Amino acid sequence: MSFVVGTAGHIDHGKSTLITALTGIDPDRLEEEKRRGMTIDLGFAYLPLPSGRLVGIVDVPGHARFIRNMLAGVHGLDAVLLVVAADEGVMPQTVEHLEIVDLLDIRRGLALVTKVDLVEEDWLELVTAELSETLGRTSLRDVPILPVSALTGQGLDELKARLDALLAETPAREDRRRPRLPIDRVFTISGFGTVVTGTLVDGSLKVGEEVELQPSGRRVRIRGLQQHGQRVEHARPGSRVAANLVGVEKEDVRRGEVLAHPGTVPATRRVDASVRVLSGSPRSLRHGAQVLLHTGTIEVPARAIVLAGDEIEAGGSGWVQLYLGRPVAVSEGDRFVLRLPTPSATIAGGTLADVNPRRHPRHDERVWESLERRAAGDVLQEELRKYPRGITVQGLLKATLADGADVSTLDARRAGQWLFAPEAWAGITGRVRRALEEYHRVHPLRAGMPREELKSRLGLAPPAFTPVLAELASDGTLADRGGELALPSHQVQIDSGAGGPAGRLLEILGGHGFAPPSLPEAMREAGASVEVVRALAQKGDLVRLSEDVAFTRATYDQALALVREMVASEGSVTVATMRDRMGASRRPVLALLEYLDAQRITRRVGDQRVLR
Ligand SMILES: Nc1nc2c(ncn2[C@@H]2O[C@H](COP(=O)(O)OP(=O)(O)OP(=O)(O)O)[C@@H](O)[C@H]2O)c(=O)[nH]1
Ligand SMILES: [Mg+2]
Repeated sequence: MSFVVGTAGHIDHGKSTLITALTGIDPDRLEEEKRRGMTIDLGFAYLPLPSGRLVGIVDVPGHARFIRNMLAGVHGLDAVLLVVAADEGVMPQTVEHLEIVDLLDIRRGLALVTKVDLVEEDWLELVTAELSETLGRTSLRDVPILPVSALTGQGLDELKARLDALLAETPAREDRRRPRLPIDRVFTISGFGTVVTGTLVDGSLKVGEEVELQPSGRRVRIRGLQQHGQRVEHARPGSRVAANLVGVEKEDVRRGEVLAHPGTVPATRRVDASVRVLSGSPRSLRHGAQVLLHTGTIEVPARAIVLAGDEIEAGGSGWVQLYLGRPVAVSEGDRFVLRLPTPSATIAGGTLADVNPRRHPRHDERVWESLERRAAGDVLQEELRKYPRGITVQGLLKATLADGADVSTLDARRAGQWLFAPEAWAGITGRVRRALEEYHRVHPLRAGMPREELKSRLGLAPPAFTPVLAELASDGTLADRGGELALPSHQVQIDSGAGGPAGRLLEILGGHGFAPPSLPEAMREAGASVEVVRALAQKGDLVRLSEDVAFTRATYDQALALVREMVASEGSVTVATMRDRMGASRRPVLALLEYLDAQRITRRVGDQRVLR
């Protein structure tokens, strides 16, 4: 099991010196750091503890100007070593670093009063009391306070023993099989090329595998991995990792990018988050405020959309949507800190709840209720709500990174591979009803709307249409009448009374018994349109036997009765016997028998037809 701990504390309070005394490694590696005697950027070391446990250490700068570097160093920490110099006591960045640790909700650590060689016993007591009080307001309220000195070595053994005991009780980092390495350093090693380092979370990395840098999307391969200066084949979550990459130049990678398996951690420019504003914040978090979002090793400008009210006051909390200045790769559940750029101040922090949200209306409680349920673990159901046109099961699982999750328990309507939230389904049903009502009103003679028309009106993803239609037909929202879609209640309205084209058509056809004029001819004579014919057929007043032969209902019933009678007496009918019996020409008789075959009333056996 691997762990990572980080330092925190005011400038010059002895953080780096303490790390050197503990590990023999000087975390201040930059020439400028040596010259100025201060830490500027993150430094790294590792410490073997008495139990054999190896701990990665991230040393941060205390100077207020380098707070952004400090912020890149505190992600993924198992514990914090808060360092306070005995001669100075609690100072501004002691407080600010503690606030950041608190906003990130890091609860484990040790508070170290260092440089004890410089002070008297009673002064040390005062400083300890002050520190204890300061810690009491933060997530580190329960950590022990130890006096130490890097100079004399006082307390260092106890420090290691305490840290060892602390980590023995620290659970291993969760392996979500979705490794993310938020990059905090990029450099080159001659002969090897580009190396990136970071604290690995959420999964393991392997030598040889293909990975992706986000947000650039660049694909690279891991040539080698190192942990604490040792080559390894596997790096586990919760450890400091250096990855040697093939396929990218040093110049093309920077802090804030994330190394992940391809396609698993997409970049986003919008996130929803729950936010808590520090009670000591100099300002409230106003709607529309320009802030800096720090999460993982990312620092990105953002605009805060306060979803309820116009601001979140100091000490208060609420939901915000953040519009980011550029795409970044983050995950739901990630902790973050918000700072104001000028004058620079840490004001708030929280947890990301949705990294691919829609734009929200403000002051709409449904929005934060949904976010609350999502944050409470109802991710699939709340994600589904974002798709008014439905989403495939696979798409939903991908969007929520919930590979094998069970979708059968969701409150959802399923149509084939498609899932719809109840509101989405109600929306679709409503649109279908309105479209069909309108269509029936405009086209009362038509059986229904052509499929393709409804398809384009509904605007669903094309593959969703057929399963949705089947579902709508099975729940009785619509009826599929031979490819035309209608409300189940729809009846073709045709007035077949005398005088109108429909009436005339029936009159002309009916007037000639079994030998009517051809249908096109009769239509011309009656002035009846194709629609009228279709409507009459639909209503049942007319039976279309073929393209050009139609009988009135009465004629058809008579003809059918004749067929039944003939079969009953003769055993079968043929075109010839029926022609004689009906006293008609061959054309309508053939059309009639073929129609009866098609209707599965008769069956053809050679020249003969028998009843089925
Ligand atoms: N007497 C004494 N001096 C110390 C001790 N620890 C550190 N110092 C001195 O304090 C000064 C600052 O130490 P650093 O370790 O650079 O302090 P830091 O907290 O890392 O400072 P930044 O990284 O710039 O925030 C150096 O001159 C150290 O020699 C100690 O235990 N006793
Ligand atoms: Mg330092």
